[in-house]
Amino acid sequence: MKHIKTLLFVFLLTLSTTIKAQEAPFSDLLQNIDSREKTSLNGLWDMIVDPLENGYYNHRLQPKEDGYFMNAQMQSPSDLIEYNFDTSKQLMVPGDWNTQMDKLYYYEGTVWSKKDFTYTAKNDEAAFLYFEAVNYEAIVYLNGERIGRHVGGYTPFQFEVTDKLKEGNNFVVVKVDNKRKRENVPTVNQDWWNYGGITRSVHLITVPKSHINDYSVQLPKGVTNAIKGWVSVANGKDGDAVSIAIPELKKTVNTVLKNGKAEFSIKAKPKLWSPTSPKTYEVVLKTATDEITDQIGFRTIATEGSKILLNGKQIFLKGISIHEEAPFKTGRVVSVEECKILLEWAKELGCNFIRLAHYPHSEAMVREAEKMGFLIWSEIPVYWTIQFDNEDTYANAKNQLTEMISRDKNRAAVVLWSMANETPEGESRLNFIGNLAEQARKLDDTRLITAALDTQAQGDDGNLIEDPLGEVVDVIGINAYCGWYAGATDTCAQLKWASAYNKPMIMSEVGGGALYGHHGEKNERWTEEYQAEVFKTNIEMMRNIDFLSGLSPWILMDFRSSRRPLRRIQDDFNRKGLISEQGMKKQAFFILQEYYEKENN
Ligand code: GCB
Repeated sequence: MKHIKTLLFVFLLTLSTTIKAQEAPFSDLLQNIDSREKTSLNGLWDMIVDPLENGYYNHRLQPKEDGYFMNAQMQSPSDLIEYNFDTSKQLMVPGDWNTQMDKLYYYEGTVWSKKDFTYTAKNDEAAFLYFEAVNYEAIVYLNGERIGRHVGGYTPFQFEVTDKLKEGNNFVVVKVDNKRKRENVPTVNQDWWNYGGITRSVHLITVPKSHINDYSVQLPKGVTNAIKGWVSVANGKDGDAVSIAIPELKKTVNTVLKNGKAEFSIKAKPKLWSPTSPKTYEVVLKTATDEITDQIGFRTIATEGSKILLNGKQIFLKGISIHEEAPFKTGRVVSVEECKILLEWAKELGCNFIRLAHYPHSEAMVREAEKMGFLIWSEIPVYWTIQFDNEDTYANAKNQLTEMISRDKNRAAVVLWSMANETPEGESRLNFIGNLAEQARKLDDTRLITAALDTQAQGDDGNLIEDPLGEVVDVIGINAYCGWYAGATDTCAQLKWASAYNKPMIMSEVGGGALYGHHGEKNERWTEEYQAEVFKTNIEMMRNIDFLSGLSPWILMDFRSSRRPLRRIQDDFNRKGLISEQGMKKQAFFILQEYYEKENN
C-alpha cells in the first residue's frame, strides 16, 4: 500500500510541471530597508470608503480614466466633482481600517487612501515606493498615474518611481480592496480577522542609481567553516567591484559583478547563533557607489531521523503560535513595541521557538525575535480550502512564498518555511504544495520545509500520520485538538501516535478555549479550568510521542475572528489564547510554562 502511495506521489510530482512556474527567482525587493535613506509616508492619510468601487468604474462598469486616483480639485464653483480627499476623513498608516472606525468594523471592500509628500531629486539617485504590507489587493497611483498592483496581504512590495516623481509636491493614492474571494490566498474561509488597509509602514526609499538590491549571506547547508552567498546589484556592469566585510571576524573579500550578481565565499568560523546565544555579526556590503550594513547570524539546521539538529545538536522546540494581533487594543500589530510585548510573553512562557501563523509577520517581528533568540516558523496563507487546481491561485501563493523568502532569507532565526495549514488531502493539493516546496528549496536550500497537517487516521492503536505530504516536507506539523474538537479531555493522555515517516514531528497546534476570569469545573467549556485540563492531558499525550521534536500550542493571545460569534464568551474572539487580549494570563499559561521549565534542553 505504502509502495503504491509512493509511486502515485512520484507520478504526481512529475505531473506537477503542468503548473507553470513564475520566472525570476527573487523579486528584486530592496533588502534591509532600515539601513536605507528613506522618507516615511506613515501618518494620517485621507480616505474614501468606496463599497461600489465608484472611484474605479463608471456606471457601465468600465474602468474610469478620471477615477479617484486623479485627486481632482474643483476649479470653479460650478464644477461637479463628487469626492474630495482634502475634506475626507483620515486613517492612520500603518493600521487596519476595521479598528480605526466603528463603521468599518466588519467592512470588506475598497477604501482609497491619499498622502501628499515632497521630494527633492539628487543626482544619480533611484527612488522606490516601498510598502511593507497592504491587505489584500493594492493598486498604487503616483500623481494620478497608475504605477502598479500587488496582491497578497502580508508581504512587502515596491515600485520604482525615479522618473515619475516631481520636484516638490507629489501625491500617492492607493486603492486597497480586501474583499475575500474564492481564488485568493487565503480564500473566503479563514479563522482570523480580515483586517483591511495599509497595515504596515510605507516609505519612499532613495538609493544610488547603481545600488545593492539584494544579497544572501549564510552558512551553506551543513557547513560551519565558510560563509557563502551573493550580492545582486541593480544598474551595475560586469567587472564592477563588490566587497563583503565582517569586521568582527577580520574578514573582507573582494569580488566582481557578472550579470548583475557577485558570488563570494569567506573562510570563517563564526560563533553560531542559537536561542541561548543569539549572536549576530555586522556585515558590510560595498560597491563603488553603494554601501549597506546588516546584522546577520550564522547557524545550521538539519534533521536526522525524527530529530531536529541546530548547529549539529538535537534541540526540542518549545514553542507557541502567534497571530499578528496587537495586545491590549486588538487590530494589526503596528509597532516594534507591540512585537516586543508578544515576544516577552513568549519568553516568560519559556519558549525557544515561535510559529508565526498563518502568514508572514512583519520584518520587525522577525528581527526582534531573532535578537531575543527565538527560532521561527514562518508561513504563507495557504490555508484550508484554497483552490488547489487554479493556476492563478498557485501563481499567487508562489509569489507570496517568494516574497517571504526574499525578505527573510538572511535571518538565522528563521529555520522553517511552512507551505500550508490544514489542507484537505487530494491530488491537486499534493501537486500544488509539492511545487511550492520545490520552489522554496530552489530559493533557499539551507532551511527546513514544513506544513501543518490535520489529517490523522484513527486506528486501533491511536493516531497514524500518513498524509502523503509527509513525503514532501522535512518536518511534519500536526494540528490536533484532543479534548476540544476531538475526544474528551480524559482520553488524551492515553492517546497513542504513530507515523509513517521517519521524520521529526512538531505538534503545531493543540489547545482549547477559555474566557479569562471564567471559572468552573474542569469539564465545563470556556472555563480556565477546562482549558488548563486540555493542556495537562495533551502534555501527557505528547510526552509519549517519541518522534516529537517540538510544539507550538494554539495560541499565545486571544485574537479576533468573525467565525466566533458566541455572545458573552467569544464576542468575535477566538478564545484559545493563553493570555486574553487585555494581557491577562489564564491558568493554562502556567501549565505550559511549568512543562517548558521541566523540559531540559
Ligand atoms: C486550527 C486552525 C487555526 C484555528 C484553530 C481553531 O486548526 O489552524 O487557524 O484558529 O484551529 O481555533 O479552531
